[in-house]
Amino acid sequence: MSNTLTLALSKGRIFEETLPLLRAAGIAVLEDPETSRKLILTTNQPHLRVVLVRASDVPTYVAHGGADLGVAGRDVLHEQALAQGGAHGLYQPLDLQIARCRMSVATRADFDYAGAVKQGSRLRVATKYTEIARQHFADKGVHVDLIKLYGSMELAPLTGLADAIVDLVSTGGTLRANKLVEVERIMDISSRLVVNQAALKLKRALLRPLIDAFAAAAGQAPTP
Ligand code: PRT
Ligand code: MG
Repeated sequence: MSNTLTLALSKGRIFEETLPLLRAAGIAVLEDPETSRKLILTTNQPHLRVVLVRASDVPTYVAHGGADLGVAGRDVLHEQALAQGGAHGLYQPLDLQIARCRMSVATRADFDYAGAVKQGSRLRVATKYTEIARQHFADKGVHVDLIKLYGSMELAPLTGLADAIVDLVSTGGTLRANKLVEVERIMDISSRLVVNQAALKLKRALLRPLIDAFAAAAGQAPTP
């Protein structure tokens, strides 16, 4: 659809934190994903619709043209770029500074992480972010056995599955509730606008004003 733009968002914090940016651009989403089961949401702009996808599917939708643009966390973008050996062919014009958190290493409070690293011990690390974790520990010269999990990383050190986890932390409440401590910060995370490269050329007249509106709403200078 050359006269329509499709924006991919994930339900939850990215949707909630993108809404004010859209609102600042005069765009209202006409359905609430928490109460509607629809996956395609209309907006007050006839040429713009929103599709709801899993957070880790946003880059795929945008790269393959299922959506023209989307909002994705740096965690997801960086993990997938490493897995694909670098480029994923997405234009990333803006850091929207939303859904902010950090990616950290955490362990049980009674685990001597610094001591284990110093002694050159082999660590068992559970995470959903195996590529980022692999690179982080390789850079530190720490040997790790990575255990891929898809959810509730916090449980792994408590059950003896792993010595440490690599996960996202925002308030720290989840770690505290499970008696885990943050022992190392790997990177700061926020969400980026990602744009399909072909759409950028073919739908420039529709996309450019929307990207500029996102930039203004996020308090950033428009990109060239
Ligand atoms: O939930 P689902 O499995 O469908 O997918 P998802 O977890 O990938 O999506 P979602 O909506 O939970 O997260 C989307 C994006 O939000 C992530 O890719 C991050 O870029 C960003 N984000 C920001 C976060 C957090 N903050 C965050 N705190 N994503 C997850 N968390 C989790 C974290 O994994 C941990 O379990 O919240 C818990 C820690 O929070 P605190 O506040 O207790 O420290
Ligand atoms: Mg989640």
